[in-house]
This record gives sequence, structure tokens and C-alpha cells, in this order.
Amino acid sequence: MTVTDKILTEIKQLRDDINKHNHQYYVLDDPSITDQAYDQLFRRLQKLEADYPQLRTEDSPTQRVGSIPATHFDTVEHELPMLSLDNAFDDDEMMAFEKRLKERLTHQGAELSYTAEPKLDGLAVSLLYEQGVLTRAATRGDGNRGENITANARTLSSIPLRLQGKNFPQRFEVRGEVYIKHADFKALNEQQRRSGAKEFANPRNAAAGSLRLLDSRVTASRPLTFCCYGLGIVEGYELPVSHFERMQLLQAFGFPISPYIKCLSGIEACIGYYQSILATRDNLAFEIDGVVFKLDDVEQQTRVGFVSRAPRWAIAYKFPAQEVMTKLLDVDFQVGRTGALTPVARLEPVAVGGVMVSNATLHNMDEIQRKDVRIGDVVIVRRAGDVIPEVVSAVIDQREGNLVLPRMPENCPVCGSQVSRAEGQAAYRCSGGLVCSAQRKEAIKHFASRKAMDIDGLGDKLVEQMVDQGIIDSIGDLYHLEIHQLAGLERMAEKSASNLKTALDNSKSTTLARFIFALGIREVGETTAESLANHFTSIEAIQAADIESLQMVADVGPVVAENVYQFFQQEKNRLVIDNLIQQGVHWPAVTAIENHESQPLAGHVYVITGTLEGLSRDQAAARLKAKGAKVSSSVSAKTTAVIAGEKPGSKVTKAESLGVKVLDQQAFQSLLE
Ligand code: JCF
Repeated sequence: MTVTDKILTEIKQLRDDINKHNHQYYVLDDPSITDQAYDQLFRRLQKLEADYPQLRTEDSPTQRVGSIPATHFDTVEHELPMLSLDNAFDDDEMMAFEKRLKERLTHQGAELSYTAEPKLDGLAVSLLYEQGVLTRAATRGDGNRGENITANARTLSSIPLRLQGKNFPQRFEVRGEVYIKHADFKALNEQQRRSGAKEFANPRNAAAGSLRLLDSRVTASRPLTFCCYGLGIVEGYELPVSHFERMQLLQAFGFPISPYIKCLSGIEACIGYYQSILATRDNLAFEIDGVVFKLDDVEQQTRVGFVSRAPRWAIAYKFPAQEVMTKLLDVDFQVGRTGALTPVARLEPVAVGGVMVSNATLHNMDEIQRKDVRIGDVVIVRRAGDVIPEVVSAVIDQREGNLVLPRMPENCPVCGSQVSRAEGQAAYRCSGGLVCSAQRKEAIKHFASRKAMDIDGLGDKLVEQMVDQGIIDSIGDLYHLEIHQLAGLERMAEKSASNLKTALDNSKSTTLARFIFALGIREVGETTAESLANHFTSIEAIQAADIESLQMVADVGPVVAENVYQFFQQEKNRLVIDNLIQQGVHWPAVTAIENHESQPLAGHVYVITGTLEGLSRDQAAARLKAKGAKVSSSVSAKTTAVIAGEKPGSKVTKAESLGVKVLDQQAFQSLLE
């Protein structure tokens, strides 16, 4: 064996290993090694390929980083046109779809079978594989001709560069959707904002823009995901007749397919599936705009054929739109916990994604300027996932007359204090501090909220009443409340007053992380609070920390360190904390993070769904985390078990389809014990 032979063997091994880990991580959502170990393998391969350029190949996983910019995209002619889908907007149109199919098939008796999956709101692409290697990727374009985006497609970790196993078609085309998940979209826009680049209006635009960049190195930095939904040309392979089985086969080759894909019998079952997906729409990690149904039997598909642009054998049952137009009536300013004034659009009420919306955020004044949104404009309002509705843009060509931009008031609309803007910051703030009742209310609401002290029954409306009537002034007053003080409040019968008192007492038993989060220090969210708690392990140590030692904490940068430091420098804040602890607020001692490995549930991942008796989901999650477990919101192959309370919903179905264990409340209790 020559030296290069030996190197080649090592390179091949590295590529195989890295491909396997990529697949585990990006397709199965189930990492098999640590990030550091992965980086090590990756860097070793990069080094060998740099030292031995003759051993470089196109399908090496190192090639996902992108290459030098192209000057244009070549045109790709699709060998089979990439069709669009016919739409249905109500149940009747679905029934009509089935009726047409039955007529064309002269079908009687047993139900027709359909494959169903959520319709991703992204971009269709075609991937060509020859001898198991990705050789060409193209956009859908006009359906007949698209653009050659091979260099960009290579950068997506969820697109296999080489297929798994040996038994695949010699030459074939896989079709699917490239999209961006909600969380990735949020992070991408935050990054764009920080670097002064233009933000994207929605995940779809961001995906489209990223896939059509001439510089694939930039595409490599964009969080694009691929999911496949079908096949184009296939040469030299006998495929199953069932579309559903074909999809399973593609999964076995290494392609991600929808985790929600299902084979259903009859159109009523399809309508039921549509309803269940619609009900979970806001909880999905990505945007969908409907459900796609396909006749499952490919022979039946061939018999019914196509109408000009779309197959007769498939239909997209669309959801209500999440972006709609309406009129901007006025702009008000809402004062937040930290005094920041947020412009809020008052809209002509309109249904967005099936929910009536009359208010939407305009984020801040810079955004209003940038979008040139004026009072009286027709605007596009968007509501997706669990985010607050927002004004995306003004429809400038529908503007009539001389409209003016909203203006920031000089005085706080709540307390009249002066409004000012700190240098280099987007936010204007009310300078009133705790003089401002809006800020006091928000601080108390935050303290009571689910992820903070979790005071059951102390809702926003109640806090507002209590502050307005002078019953409480700050979070320090909460635990002094007497039942008779609550009696006079609206909708506060004796029973609910005593329930609230009990909830207040229960909330005193908390965790250090929740307590820190509850204090409402600027820019200290849940994660940062948890890092601070784990790092310092006591409130005294955090109070005593200087800026430098604060910056030692994971995800604490100079700005957050300064905020934390300043917060604890203030005498009044220290007094409130002492007072709360004197009132009985307490938490278990924090074990340094390093000990987590030896905890009984370390390495296990749980998903909680439905209503648990006597325990909120957050409380249940806290118990699991206290034993070292991780708690996730979505079921995947890496989930240890799903804990199902009353009315559990689709997560149990998903667990069952993936063969993940489901624990009832009793089993959950014994797990905790
Ligand atoms: O998720 C999608 N956007 C999607 C688009 C899913 C499908 O099953 C599709 C599609 C476009 C065309 N199927 C076809 C035939």
C-alpha cells in the first residue's frame, strides 16, 4: 500500500463517518456524536483534502461550505415537467375531487387510498442522482425550465450528496421542498438586523433568496432545510406501486421525508387529517399552507393523468392565509416592562390564518421608517406560528392622498414622563421607571408568568386592576396580599381569592433560575437565567459578581453582563430580593452543571402533552429536568418517551408511528419516584 493509498483509505472512512453523522443529525434529528468530535473529524478531512488535492471529490461532505461565486445560473430543462398542484378550499371541493377520481377510474366498492402530508411553504427543487451521487440540482422555475443551483444545494446538510446502501436507481430525480424553520428564520433575521442587512419578510422569501444566491458560501450560512415529496424520472429500478412505499424507500436512501406523512383510506379520513393538521399548525416548527393529498396507487395515478399544469391525482387542501391585507387605522404606543415604547398598529379587523386580528406590532420606529408604513395605508399583516401578528409592509401602490408616518410621542402616553432614546439603540424609552404604572404592571405580570414564578390565576387583567386600585405597587407587595384586599376586585369571589392566595404560597417554592428570570433584568431571558444559576449557584454570588466574572458565563456578553451588574447595584432591587426571600421564596440548592451526567435521567429526552392532573406542564418539565432529563416540545426518533395526560392530541399519534414509548400519568409518577 502506497502512502496515498493509505491516505485515501482514511479519507474514505472520514467521509463515510461524517455522512453518517450528518444523516443522524440533520435527517433523523438524533445526533450520534458531540459537536466537538464532529468538528474534529471534519477538520481532519479538510486538512487531508488540502494536503492531497488530487484526492478531492465533488461529493465530499467538505464541499457543503460553498464555493466561489458564479456569474449566472445555467438553465436546466426538466426531463419531466415539475407540475403545480390543484387547490381545494373547502370540504365540498375535496368531495368533488374524489368524485372525479372515481368517475375516471370507474371505481366502485372499496375506498380509494391516499397519501397525505402537510404542504410546506417553501420552494420546489429537483435533485438528480447518478450512480448514487448528487450531480445536479435545479429550481422548479416555470415547471419546464429552472435554474441550475447545484453549488447551492450542495450546502444543505439535509440533502444527501451520496446515497445510503447500494440498491438504488442508477439515474433518478428526487423532488422536494426547501424551506426554513420558524426558529431558524427568527435567528436569521436577528443576524441580518445586527449586521445591518435587510430583513426577510417571511421564511419563504428568505428560502427563495438564499437558494438563488450566486455566492454559495453565503447560501451555506443560511439555515435551509430540505424535505422530499416525490420522484421525477427514474431509470433502471423497479419501484413499489404505492406512493407511500416509494416515500419510505426514499427515506431509506437517506432523504428526509415528512414526519407527518400518512396513508389514508377514503376522502372523509383525508378531511379528518386536514382538521388535525390545521389544529396543530401553530405548534409546528415550520410554516405550512395546507395539506397535500395524492392517490396512493401510482397505476391509478397514471390512469387519471394530468390537466395542463397539474396532476388530476393530487390536490392541495389550503389553509386560511397567514398574510392578508387590511387598513392601518392608527398607531398607538405600548409601554413595556423596561419602559420601551412599542408602536402598535390598530387595524381594520381581519381574519388571519383563521383568527381575527385588530392589533399588530410594528416593532420599532426604525422599522416603520424602513417599511415606510403610514397611517391610512393598506398594509400586509402576518401571523404565523406562535408569534405576535406583525405588519410586514405597506401596499404602496394602493396609497391614496397625503399620508403621514406615525410619530413617537415626546411624553409617555401612560405617565407623561419624558421619552428618550439611548444612543445606538432602536428603542425609545419612558424615563419614568417605577413611577410609570405601565412599567410596574409589566414587571408584575412578568414575575407572575408561567415561566417565571408561575402564579396560577394572577393574570394580566387582575394585575392591572390591582395596580390601578393601589392594592399593589411592586412584586415585593405580592406576598403581603390579604384575602380581604382582593374581595373588592372584579370577578374575584371568595373562592378565587383564596385560590390566588394558595397559588401565591405555592409559587414561593421555585428554582434559582426561575427566580432570576422573574426579576425581569433587561435581556435576561430563560436561558440566560439558567446559565447564571448554574454558574454561580446562589443569588448572593450573582449579586457579588463583577462585570468580568459575569462574562465568564455561557451566552453572557458585555451588554447582558452590564445589565445584570447594574441591576444588582441598585439598592432598591437588593431590598426587594431580600424581602421576597424573607416572605418565604426559596429554591433547592443548585448543583453545578457538571454533575448532571450522573443524574438518573441524564441523556433522556421527554415530550409532555395533554393535561396532567395537579401539575402544570412546566412543573412536570421542571421535575424531569431536576433529574437530569431534557424536555423537548416535538417528538422525534430521539425522544425517550412521550408523557401523555388528558386529551393528548397528535404527539401521541406521532410517537406511536415512530415506535416511541408513551407513558400515562401513573407511569410518569413512578418514573419521578
Ligand atoms: O410540501 C409541498 N410544498 C409539496 C409540494 C408537497 C407535495 O407532495 C407536492 C408539491 C408539489 C407538487 N407534490 C406535487 C406533485
